[in-house]
Amino acid sequence: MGLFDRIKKIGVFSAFVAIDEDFYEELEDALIMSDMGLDVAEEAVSELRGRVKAQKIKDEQAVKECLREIIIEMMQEADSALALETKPSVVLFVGVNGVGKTTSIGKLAHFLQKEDKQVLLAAGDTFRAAASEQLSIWAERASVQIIKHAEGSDPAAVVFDAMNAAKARQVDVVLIDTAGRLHNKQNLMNELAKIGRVIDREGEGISKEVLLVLDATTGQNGLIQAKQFAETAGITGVILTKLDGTAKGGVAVAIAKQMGLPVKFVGLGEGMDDLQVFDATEFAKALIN
Ligand SMILES: Nc1nc2c(ncn2[C@@H]2O[C@H](COP(=O)(O)OP(=O)(O)O)[C@@H](O)[C@H]2O)c(=O)[nH]1
Ligand SMILES: [Mg+2]
Repeated sequence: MGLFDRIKKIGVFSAFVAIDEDFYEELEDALIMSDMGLDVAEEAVSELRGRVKAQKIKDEQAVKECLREIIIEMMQEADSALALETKPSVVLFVGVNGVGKTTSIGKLAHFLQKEDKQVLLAAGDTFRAAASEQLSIWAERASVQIIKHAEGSDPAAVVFDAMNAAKARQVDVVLIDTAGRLHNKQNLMNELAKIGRVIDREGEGISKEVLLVLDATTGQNGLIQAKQFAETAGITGVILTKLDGTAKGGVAVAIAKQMGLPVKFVGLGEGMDDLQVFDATEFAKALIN
C-alpha cells in the first residue's frame, strides 16, 4: 500500500477527453474543492497552461506528470525532517482543541521509540483532567515516560519538571502537549509564550521544534488558525491530521505555499502507526492520479 492511498484523488482525470478550456476549468474547480484555495489553485492551473504550451504536451499521462511537478515545486519548503540534534531535544505541540495534538504525540512517541529514542511526554494540557489521562494512555501504549501534574496546575511548571527530568534521565526527546482551548485566545497565547520561555531557560541551546497541528477536514479554516499561532508561537512545521479518507488533501499544498511552513507529518487514522513522515512526491502522486 502506498503512503497516501487513503487520500482522495482530485478526480478530473477519470473523465479526461482532451487538454482544452473545459479541462482547465474542471481542473481548477477540482483543486479548489480539494481545499487548495482559490489563489493557489489558479496559480497551479496557470502554470500548467504555460508548460503544456511550451512543452507541447498532448496526452493525459504527460499532463498529469506536469501537474505533479508543479505541486511538488509549490511544496518545496517542505523539509519533513525533525531537527532533533541535541539530547534532550524538545517538540512542542500547539493547535486548537480537537485537531489531534494528543493523538499525534502518542503516535510520534511510538515512532521515536521504535528508533530506540528515549522519549518523555509532558502533559502540558492541564485545563481538563481528561487531557492528561488521555496522554497517560498513550504513554503506556508507546512504552514511554510521562510527567503530569494535577488538573488546573500551571502548564509551565509541568514543562519545567519535564525539562529537568529529561536532563537527569538521559532522555532524547521531550514531547510537550498543550491545551487548545482556554478562557480566551489571549490566555492561550500567553500560556504558550510562558511555556516557550521555560523551554529556552531550562534547555539553553537545545533543538526545539514547534509543530502546529491542523485538522485537514477543516480545510481553509486551518489556514486562519495557522496564522494566529504563527504570530505568537514561532511555528517550525505542521502536522496535518485526519487526511484519511478526506477529499481535502489540497490543504497541504495551501499550507506549504501560503505559509511557507513545511508539512512534517500527516495523520492518516487514529491508531499508533497512523502517522507518516510527509513526502511531497508521494503526496502529489496520490492527489493527481
Ligand atoms: N481519523 C482520524 N482521527 C484522528 C486523527 N488524529 C486524531 N484523530 C481523532 O481526533 C480526535 C481529537 O484528537 P485529540 O488528539 O484528542 O485532539 P487535541 O484536542 O488536539 O489533543 C480524537 O477522537 C482522535 O482519535 C487522524 O489522523 N485521523
Ligand atoms: Mg489534547
